[in-house]
Amino acid sequence: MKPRDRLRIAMQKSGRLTDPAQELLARCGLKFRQSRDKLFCFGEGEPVDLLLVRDDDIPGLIAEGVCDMGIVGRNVLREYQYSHPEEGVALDELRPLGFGRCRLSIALPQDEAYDSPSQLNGQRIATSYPGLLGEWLRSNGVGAKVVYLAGSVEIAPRLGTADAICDLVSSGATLVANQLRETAILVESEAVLAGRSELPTDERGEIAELLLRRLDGVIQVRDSRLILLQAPRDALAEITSLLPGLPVPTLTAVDGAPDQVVVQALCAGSVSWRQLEDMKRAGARDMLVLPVEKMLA
Ligand code: PRT
Ligand code: ZN
Repeated sequence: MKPRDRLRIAMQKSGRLTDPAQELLARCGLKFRQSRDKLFCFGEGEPVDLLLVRDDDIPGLIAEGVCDMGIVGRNVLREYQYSHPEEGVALDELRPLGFGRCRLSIALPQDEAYDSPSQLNGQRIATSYPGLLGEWLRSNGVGAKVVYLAGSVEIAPRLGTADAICDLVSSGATLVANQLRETAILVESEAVLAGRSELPTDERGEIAELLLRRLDGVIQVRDSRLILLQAPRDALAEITSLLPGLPVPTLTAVDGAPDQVVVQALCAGSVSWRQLEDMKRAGARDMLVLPVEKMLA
C-alpha cells in the first residue's frame, strides 16, 4: 500500500448513522468538500478525508488499509470480526460514540414461552448476523440451525422459513408488529469509531491522535451538564449524593443567608426530571441545568 499523508475515515453513505456521524466530525472541527460522485469527501482544514460507503463494507476497508478508521455500528464491526477471524484481529473499537444505540437480540413468536437458550436446540434461527449468532450459540452450547437472510428477517417466522429470529431492535415496534417477543440480548450496540489496533506510524498517526483528542473533548462536553442550585448547608451531603456522576461541587456563600449555599457542579451525563425532583425534596431550590459548549481544563 502506498504511504499516505492524509487520514481517511469511512462512514455510512446514507442511513441511520450518516447524520450523527457527520455532525460529530463537524464538532471536531472537520470540514469537507463533497465530490460530485459523493463517494469521496475531501477534508478542507485538517488532512482528513471521508469515504462514503455501505456500513457493511467499513470493517473490510479498514482491515485492507483502504481507510484508517471508520464510524460503524458495533454490531457490524463484531460481525466482521467473527466472520473474518484472520483480518478481524487487527481491528479495534477505538471509541464508543453514543449514538445509533440498539441491541442484537433473539426474538420468538409472542405466544411461545422462553426460559433458557437451550430451548433453541434444533430450532431454525433467521439472521443477517451469522457470525455473532454462531458465536453466541456455541458459547451457550446450543445446536440450532442458522438461516442467513440479508434483510426482512422479522417476517421469517410467519413465512415458516425460521422458528425464531436474531435481529437488531431499538424501540421494539418492529417485533410487536410481527408478533414477536425479544428474549435474549446478544450485543448492546452503538456507533463506534473503529480502526486498526496500531495507529499508523507515519504522519497519519499524528492526525489520528489529534482527532482522538478532539473526539474525547467533544464527547465529554456532549455528555456533560452544568447544574446550579441553592441548598441549605445541612442538606448538602444528601443533595450532592444525588448528582449524576457524583462530581465534586463548588460552593458559594449566599449573602444574608448563612445557612444557605449555591452549589455548582459539572455532571457526567444528563440530569433527569426525577433526579431534580429528588434533589428538591432534599431541600434544593432554584435549580438550573445548562448544556456545556466547550471545556478546557
Ligand atoms: O445501506 P447500508 O448497508 O449502509 O445501511 P443499512 O440498511 O445496513 O443500515 P441502517 O442505516 O439501517 O443501520 C445502520 C446501523 O444503525 C446499524 O448497523 C445499527 O448499528 C444502527 N441501528 C440502530 C439500527 C437500528 N437502530 C434499528 N432499529 N439498525 C437497524 N435497525 C432496524 C432493525 O434491523 C429492525 O428492522 O430497525 C428495525 C427495528 O427497529 P425498532 O425501532 O422497530 O425496534
Ligand atoms: Zn448495511
